[in-house]
Amino acid sequence: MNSGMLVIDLKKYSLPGHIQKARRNIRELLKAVDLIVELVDSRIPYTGRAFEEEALFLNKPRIIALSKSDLADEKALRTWLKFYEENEDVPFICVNFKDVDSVKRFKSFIFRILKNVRTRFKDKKMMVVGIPNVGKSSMINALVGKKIAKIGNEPGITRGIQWVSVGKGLKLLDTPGILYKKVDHPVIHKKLCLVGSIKSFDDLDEVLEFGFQILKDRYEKLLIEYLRIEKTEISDIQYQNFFEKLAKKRKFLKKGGFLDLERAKFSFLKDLIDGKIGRIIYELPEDVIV
Ligand SMILES: Nc1nc2c(ncn2[C@@H]2O[C@H](COP(=O)(O)OP(=O)(O)OP(=O)(O)O)[C@@H](O)[C@H]2O)c(=O)[nH]1
Ligand SMILES: [Mg+2]
Repeated sequence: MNSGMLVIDLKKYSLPGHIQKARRNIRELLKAVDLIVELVDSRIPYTGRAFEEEALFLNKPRIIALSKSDLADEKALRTWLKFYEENEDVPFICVNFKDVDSVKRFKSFIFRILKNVRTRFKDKKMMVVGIPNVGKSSMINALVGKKIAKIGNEPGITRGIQWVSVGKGLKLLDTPGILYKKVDHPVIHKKLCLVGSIKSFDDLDEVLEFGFQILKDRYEKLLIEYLRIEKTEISDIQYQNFFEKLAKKRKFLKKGGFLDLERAKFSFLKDLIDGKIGRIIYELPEDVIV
């Protein structure tokens, strides 16, 4: 499997009918906003984009924020920033919502953009949109400076619309717009699983084998560190024996002393989602752009 080298035309994969309601809600909310913040997980700078929604965003000032930049491979992220610079009209910035300085820079960036944004309201208003788990609630909390949105919460809770103050003359909608991607392309589905945007899948092995292969091809050092093995051992490690080694190291055992491979696999997936294995980017421009 040559995991990284699949060429996908994401624009072909439009949104299915049952998501229309969520879209209508977002469309309504967007009418009241002066600026849209589109959050994109830095680990999937292309697959995480909301191409399907571009019609909703038309004629609205928008910025793209690449969230969780602390979890992304720095070199690959630089490649993506260059790509964005050359191909994207929308202003963009990287942000780590867990870092105070990064949030400060993010805030000044927003205020700088807003200078050129007109409003018919007393205050300028903005809204965050993005796929599940990308950091929307974290962004709201980070900008407001206190916990008003539940982090790690399940999506879909309807609440009254409230505006919260972010600073002088700027209000933020406390309810984020959740964008669901059409995932009938297996590679899109797997990448979204690996960043925790999709939590249900039929075949854990399919998802993990894809992630494992990318790590083996591009982030071998991270696998060596994760398993605490010698450099020379890595070339022999294949998908199955990787989890045998992991289960042994972590003492994941079932009754009778058998290795609990399933536990090792779920543990690996969680570590990938949480960025515990190291800084990874699952795609480069040349992998995904047709
Ligand atoms: N390392 C890191 N973790 C982040 C960052 N932003 C958010 N997270 C974590 O990512 C997870 C999801 O964050 P949320 O803010 O709940 O994401 P969301 O987009 O609101 O998710 P849904 O409400 O499910 O759509 C949480 O565990 C956050 O702590 C970031 O910039 N860096
Ligand atoms: Mg949320």
